[in-house]
Amino acid sequence: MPRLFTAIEVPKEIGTMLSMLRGGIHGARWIDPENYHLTLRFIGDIDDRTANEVAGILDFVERPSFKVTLTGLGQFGGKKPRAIIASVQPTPALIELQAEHERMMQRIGLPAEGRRFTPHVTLARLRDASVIEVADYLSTRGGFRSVSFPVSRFVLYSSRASQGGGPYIVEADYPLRGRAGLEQRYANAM
Ligand code: 2AM
Repeated sequence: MPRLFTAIEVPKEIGTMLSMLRGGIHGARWIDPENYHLTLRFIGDIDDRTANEVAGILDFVERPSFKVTLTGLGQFGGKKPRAIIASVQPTPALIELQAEHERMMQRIGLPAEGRRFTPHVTLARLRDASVIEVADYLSTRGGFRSVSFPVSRFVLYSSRASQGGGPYIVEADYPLRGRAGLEQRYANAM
């Protein structure tokens, strides 16, 4: 049974930049740069027939390309920090693409995703990390400069069944229309 999710890839140059932010928190498992991604719709472990339906229905997405902007660093989990993330600007194009994936997955019979979409790129997963250390980490990386990159496709990734984690494999890719995002390659958003 494959474990699947749809996502936007993080370009190599951006991944290299993000990888400089690794280190400095005990108990952190830093993601390898080649595994950075922006999850759109987590699908989970499904049978091969449903996987084919997922891959097929995504072919019907007809949307323009756009830009993704990373706006800063943050954490998930509050007093029990569980991840260090790069926050992503929730632009209409991104939100609408994600919402379309959600509708499509429900149309083929998958249960609705209960959690609100909070776009992000996970940089580290944390276990028993100190709240103070995480706060220190985030304050010393305050110099993170907002950066944008063009998105001309999304992908269907698989990860190790029932285990998750990388390496992630691109099972299918889906182009977005036009060049909107491409005209401003890696332009700084600020
Ligand atoms: P994360 O980056 O916030 O950890 C592949 O596992 C991707 O799907 C990961 O990026 C992860 O998001 C997300 N993911 C993993 N398990 C999930 C779950 N049970 N529900 C929603 N998203 C999940």
